[in-house]
Amino acid sequence: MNAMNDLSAEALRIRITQHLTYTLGKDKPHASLYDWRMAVSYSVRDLIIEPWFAATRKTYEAQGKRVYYLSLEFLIGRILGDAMMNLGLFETVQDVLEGEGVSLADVIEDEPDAALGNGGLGRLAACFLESMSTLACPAYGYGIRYEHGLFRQLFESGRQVEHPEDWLNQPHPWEFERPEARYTISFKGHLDGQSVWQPSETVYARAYDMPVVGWQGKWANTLRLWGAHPTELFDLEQFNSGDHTAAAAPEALARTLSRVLYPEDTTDSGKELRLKQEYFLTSAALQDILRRFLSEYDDFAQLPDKVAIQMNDTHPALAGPELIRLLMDEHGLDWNAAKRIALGCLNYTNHTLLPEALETWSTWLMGRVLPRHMQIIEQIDQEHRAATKCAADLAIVKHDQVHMGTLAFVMASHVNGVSALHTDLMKETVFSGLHGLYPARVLNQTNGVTPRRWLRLSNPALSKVLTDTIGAGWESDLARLSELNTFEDDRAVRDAIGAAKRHNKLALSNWASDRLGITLNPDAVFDVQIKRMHEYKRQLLNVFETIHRWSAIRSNPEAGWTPRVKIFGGKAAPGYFAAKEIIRLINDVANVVNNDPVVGDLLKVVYPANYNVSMAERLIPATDLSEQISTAGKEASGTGNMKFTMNGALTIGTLDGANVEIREQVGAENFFLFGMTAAEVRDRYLIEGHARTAILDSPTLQDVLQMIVEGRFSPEDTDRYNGLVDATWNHDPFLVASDFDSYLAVQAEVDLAFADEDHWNRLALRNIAGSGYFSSDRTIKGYMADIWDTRSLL
Ligand code: BZD
Repeated sequence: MNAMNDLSAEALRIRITQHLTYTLGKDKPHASLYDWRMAVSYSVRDLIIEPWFAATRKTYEAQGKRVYYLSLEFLIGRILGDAMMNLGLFETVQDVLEGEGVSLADVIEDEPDAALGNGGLGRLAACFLESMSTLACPAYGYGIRYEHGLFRQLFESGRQVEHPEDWLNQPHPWEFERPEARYTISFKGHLDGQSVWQPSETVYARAYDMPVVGWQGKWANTLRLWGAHPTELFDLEQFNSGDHTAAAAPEALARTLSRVLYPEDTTDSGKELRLKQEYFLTSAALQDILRRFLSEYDDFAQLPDKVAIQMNDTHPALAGPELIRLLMDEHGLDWNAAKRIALGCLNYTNHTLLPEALETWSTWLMGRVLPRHMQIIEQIDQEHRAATKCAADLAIVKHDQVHMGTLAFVMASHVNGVSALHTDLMKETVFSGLHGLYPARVLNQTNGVTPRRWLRLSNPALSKVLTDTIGAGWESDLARLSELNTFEDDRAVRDAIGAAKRHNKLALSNWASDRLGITLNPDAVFDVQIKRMHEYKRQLLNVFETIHRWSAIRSNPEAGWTPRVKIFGGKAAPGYFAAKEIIRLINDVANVVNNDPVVGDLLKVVYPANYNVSMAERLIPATDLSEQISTAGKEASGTGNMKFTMNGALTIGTLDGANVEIREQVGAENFFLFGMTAAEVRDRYLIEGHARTAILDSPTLQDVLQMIVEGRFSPEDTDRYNGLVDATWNHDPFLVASDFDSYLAVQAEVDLAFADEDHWNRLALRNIAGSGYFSSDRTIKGYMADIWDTRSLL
């Protein structure tokens, strides 16, 4: 299949032993699990070096255009298993370790998740990197090497508590530190004369590179993460005078820049440190891009032919002004040339239309932290307003705020949404004015996910069924999954799909019993909602349904219920009170339901703490029902929804984000649709008292809310959820009440469908067969053709 497969187990055993001995300094009998993991990681990493170098050489030779993906977040997860699989080394490593009496599964589990992201946006960036390598699209990911990734979530008495995450506590075997790749990043100070920036603070950005290998090891790109280091180590004079703390201040100040990932995923937190992080990444990346360009070419007019820069949301939107600044102030271009070139290189992806997530910075802060950039932004704005004669509302700077979405839009060649519906809504709502001014700019690229990690690696049981049925090669040509449709009437194939699912459900049950001490009934519908905790995602709707189900089972336990296991996973931003209330309610409900002898096996509620990429890999293959129940118009795309579909789960969902396209691809009859459409949602908001009306129309929902206010789930504190219930009656900003009855009715259809096992397996088959469109390979091909104008070098 590929060169790596030729590596014999014996040759690999020698490599691993050598690393154990010479890199880790350990004798086999004393090697810990950690030592083994490091030795295996180094040995696997060694095998990526060759394709990595070859890719760089080829790109130089071809004078190829490079893609630069700028993102404040890369939610990578574990690396070892993914690298082994892409290199075709899984079985070989397994054989070697078995011979040494070491479990490969334990070695893989020992690796901490690289959680340098919050949710979908960060995970999308990681899937894109893998697809760009698979497709031999020359590319760099640029991000920040946070010392502490997303916090570790614990539950204390049902409440979320955040603990610092510490993935870099141990050496990181996948990175190469590049002390020579270092740039000065400046802040604050003043402008001399017209526009000569005299900064008063500087830090160094130092590069740390990780190779990202594609399917079958044919190509590897680089993820370059920047760490902040002081330009001045410490103040020797102060140190000598005995003030050791003050002496270390410059170092401490610099380090804070790359210390932590901001855990907010939907609010514009407006902190100075965040602005500095955004600029730190952007400036380091652009300086690096220009240095690389100048090592090959000397005319900046060529930059747009050689460089495509993708801004992952507005977080790196300073790329516009920064590129102009570098071209003018450092390289002597004039304004018009600099601006034209910058515009030719830059593109912007929007990931949300929620007003609270649209980034703005006060002109005061921007002017203080980045005075030269504030000046450039004003100039861009002036020209934008003059050229378009637009309404004041469409300015970049208004009411003393810099609107980063507008800045990104104005400075981009292409602006894309992440699903068909989201792109339409961009054009109709938040960006309608700008779309009118720049009508050719907005286009759609529906998200995708990498089938290597999300199917082949995480679901070996189903992968085998697929290969046995349609033959090898679907991993890099996922559209081929549609060939499964011809086997729909083949009972053996349906059974095999069902058996793979059952195998995964049993594995999950074992994990739940070890880790959570709870026994799950493998005959139940495994009903899963895993994603960030947010009101618009409506975990509350799911809990309300759970409460109703519990109460209905209690009143008639013999009614022939289809058993359910409700699984939740997700973190709330630490300051997001309403989301944290919902977490607590889920845990309180779980406590009551799981200890109720009347319901027994008919209903269980499970909420394992600290949901992350690795937990997703465990849960998704074992899922029967995927909950994608956001208020229509609010979820830009979703990507978990795609992973579930690929793994043969059926979706219960609204017509939101990419659900719309999933339903089209798998067929409406294989999708459990409920709820209002985006247009109906818009109308519903206009009705005063919409929630109260909906609740008064729904005796079931009244009962649910009544049980909560009575303290049935918080007997020791009966007032605990008064606020939540009151808000549901009187505000209900995401229309939980208005969609409740529709959701309930469709959940009943799920129960019926699941009761016929063979029928369900048929539906699952159709979902898998329809999921080929959601490979991130398809998405990246779209970006390459429509946005980057770049080609594969294989
Ligand atoms: O981006 C998510 C959207 O909510 C999903 O619908 C979509 O599928 C994915 C990928 O396109 N958005 C985010 O994840 N946003 C953030 O994480 C974020 C982070 C920091 C600040 C603001 C938003």
